[in-house]
Amino acid sequence: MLASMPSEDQTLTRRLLDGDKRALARAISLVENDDPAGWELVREVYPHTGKAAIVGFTGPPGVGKSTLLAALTRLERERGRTIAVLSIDPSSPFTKGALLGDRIRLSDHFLDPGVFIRSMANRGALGGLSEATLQAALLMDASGRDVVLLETVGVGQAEVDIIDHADTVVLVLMPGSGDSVQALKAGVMEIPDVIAVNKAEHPLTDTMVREIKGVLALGPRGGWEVPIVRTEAVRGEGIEELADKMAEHREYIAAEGTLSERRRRNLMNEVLAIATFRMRRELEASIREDPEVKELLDRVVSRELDPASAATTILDARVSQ
Ligand SMILES: Nc1nc2c(ncn2[C@@H]2O[C@H](COP(=O)(O)OP(=O)(O)OP(=O)(O)O)[C@@H](O)[C@H]2O)c(=O)[nH]1
Ligand SMILES: [Mg+2]
Repeated sequence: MLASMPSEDQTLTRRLLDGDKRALARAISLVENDDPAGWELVREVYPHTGKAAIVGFTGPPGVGKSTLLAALTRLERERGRTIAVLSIDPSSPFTKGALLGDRIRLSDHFLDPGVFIRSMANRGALGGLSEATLQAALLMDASGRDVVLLETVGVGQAEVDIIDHADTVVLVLMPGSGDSVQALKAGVMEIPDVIAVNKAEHPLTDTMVREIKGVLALGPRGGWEVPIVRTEAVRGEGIEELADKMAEHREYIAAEGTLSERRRRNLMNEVLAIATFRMRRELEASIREDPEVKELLDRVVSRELDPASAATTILDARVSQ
């Protein structure tokens, strides 16, 4: 009898796929702690992913992303959809208080089995990308959530981010976040799919919307027109319109075939990012350990050999291994 009993891992996989919140929490902890069982779990459930609508929210600190997510979560629940929220904490002391705020705001949903909320530190070494956060999003998707909402702080830097794995990207701004508008204009920040101007009760909202329109008008015509939605997250104003625009965008890319294209590109980038990360780690180890590499570097330092030639030699040696 004992032999036919499912192992703990099998049960965990089953419970995760059945949408059990505690199983999902446990699975994410495994991945977060870099436990091999976590990676194994992702491998197993990966064929069940790809069904959730993944929406990424980005924008400067304090514009109201978490408040918006809480309001959207409430709305989506009213519409009968299940939700997972993943907040990526950039681990700066600046946001610690806000994170506590997130917990309080989202605490209405703690007892609801249809809502799962998690924050994770973005410990990634490579351009802000953390393998663990991506795996966590996959686990949320596999657990059968209809919608996965991601929150990251974006300050207009062109960093590799989990946001690249969203089907729909919402940029949240507030009146006065002119830096982000400049970043959009300069092409430092990619044009999002939807823009929310939050704290819309502010008198400078119209100016802000005008500025954004001006930037968008410089972009390519045709295709999806980026909607600008005014929201007041605290009072729940504009939330339905925002949810509708998110849904419209998703329908649009699904109909156009760009959803699968986008996912293909995102997954390709993910494979490349993980491979690059691992290769870099291996290379760094070999540089520390390999006396030939050390000698090569010494020659670069003494100006006998240029850096590019040294790199070629290191890579050639690896390929011929
Ligand atoms: N006046 C006003 N304040 C708002 C509105 N939406 C959110 N806030 C407030 O703005 C502050 C920051 O909101 P958060 O939701 O924590 O913002 P965030 O973008 O998630 O912040 P970080 O996670 O730190 O980047 C909080 O005090 C909110 O209550 C709004 O529509 N109007
Ligand atoms: Mg937040």
